[in-house]
This record gives sequence, C-alpha cells and structure tokens, in this order.
Amino acid sequence: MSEIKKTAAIHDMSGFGRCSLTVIIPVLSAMSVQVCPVPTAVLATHTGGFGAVTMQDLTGFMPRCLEKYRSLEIGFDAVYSGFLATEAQIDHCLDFFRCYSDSLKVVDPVMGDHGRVYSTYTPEMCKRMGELARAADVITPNLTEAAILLGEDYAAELPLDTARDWITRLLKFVENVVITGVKLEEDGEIICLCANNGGIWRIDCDYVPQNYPGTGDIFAAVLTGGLLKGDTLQKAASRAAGFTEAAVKATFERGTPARNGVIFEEKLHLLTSDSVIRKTTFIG
Ligand code: PXL
Repeated sequence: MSEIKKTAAIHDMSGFGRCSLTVIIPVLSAMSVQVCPVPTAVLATHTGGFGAVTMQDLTGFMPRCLEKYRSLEIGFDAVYSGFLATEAQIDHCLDFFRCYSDSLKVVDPVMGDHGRVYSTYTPEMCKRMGELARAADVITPNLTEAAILLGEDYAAELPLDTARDWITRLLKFVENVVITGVKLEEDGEIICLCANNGGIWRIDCDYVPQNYPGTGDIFAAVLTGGLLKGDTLQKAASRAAGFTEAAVKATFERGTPARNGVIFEEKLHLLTSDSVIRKTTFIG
C-alpha cells in the first residue's frame, strides 16, 4: 500500500482574499500532496486592506489536534507552518516539530511585508519567530521577515553583497534558506535567493508593478510540494518562483483589486509539469 505524501499545514483560514490555507490546499493538492490543515485562526478576510480584522483565534485547538494525530499514529512527510495568531502558537508549532522530528519542517516565518509588520503580530511574536526558524529544515522569509530575524533595518532594495551576507547569516539558524522578493540596488532586478551547504543561488523574476497578498503563501506551498516530490532546494525554489510569477502576471493583466489576491486558480495546471522551472544561477 503506498500513500501519497502528506503535510500538516499550520496556517490560518482566511475566507476572502486568497492567502494561507485557501491557496496552500489547492496548490499542494495540484502537486499531488495531501494537506491536513491545522488552522491557527479563522478570519473573514486576510489582514491587508479590509479594515478592522475579523478573526477567531484557534490557539486552544492546536494541541488537541496534535494529541489526536499522535493517538491515531498519523504520520506526516512534512510539517509546514505559516501565519500564527498568538505567541503561544509558536510553542505549539515547536511541539509539532518535536513530535514529527523525522518530517520535513518548513517554516514560513510570516510576520510582515514591504517593511511593515502585520497588524496582528506583536513584538514578542516577532522576537520569538527566530526560535521557530531554528527548529526548521527550511525557512522562506521575504525581505521584511529576513530583516526581522536578523535584527536588521528593512531596506526596500539591497546590494547583492548585502543580500548574500543576510542569507549566509540565516544559514546559522537553519540548513536551507530561501529569501523571496529581494530587489537589487544595483539594477532594480527582483530576485529570489536560496542557500544551503551546497552554495547560494539566485533566481531572477520579472518585475510586476503591483504587490499582492498571499504571494509568499503560494511560493512556500509550491516549494514544499517540490521538496516533497524530490526537487533539490534550488529546483523547488525556481518552480515556486516561476509559478508565483505566472499567476501574478495573469492577475495583473486582469486589473483586479490587489487585496483580492492572486488569481492562481487558472494556473494550477502549471504545477503538474516542469514548465515553470526557471534558470538558477550559482553565486557562491
Ligand atoms: O499571506 C500572509 C498572510 C496570511 N494570513 C493572513 C494574512 C496574511 C497577510 O496579509 O493577513 C491572515
């Protein structure tokens, strides 16, 4: 009997706006990975651009969920965490990682974007996100989150050497690091950087003059699916960058409001082949 790969997905469920579980489940399902959601909170919408946040915290549910899975001896090939609603949820994620120590542990250290921290994240949660990152096998910060993890000031653009320094320092936290959405000071290019003990690679992405919520969730979900399918880190990151870019471009062409998120639904078929994989360049 051979099952398909499965991941526990510790994220929120936001009803409208295409982020977290509402994108992670379809993306990973399209990659033939079973998603077992462990919801951290339910929200009517994501937190970006819909006014006061309507959210139901599910912190108390997380340990019960873990206990149930353990009592049923349900195993996971990966445990993947993202948006957390309270500081205590960091401890619950650490408990999941301890219980599933043989699983691939992916932490998307969701905290903010474009230099701003999400409204529901407290300074204490941001401070402790480093602990969670250190318990992971792979982390996928954007530039804002990388700055927070390193205690650096956010900069909208970075020289390539600084970006290389940041990712090298993050390798002291965890074996595999992917930094998304790095805008280079030299030429304004948008790149994604990934690194492990084999080196550092850059993946160049086409610039789209609009930011959409949920792109980090799409990226990290595709990356996780790729790794579970046996991609190398750089191949999985390039698959994730290529798919995210295709969906973002298609969304921009439609001109829909940014807060509605990325129209990825019509692009899911791209996840069943290698067509979105882009060139990766070894840079050290
Ligand atoms: O995409 C990250 C994310 C996840 N979950 C919620 C969010 C956001 C970003 O705005 O608001 C609820």
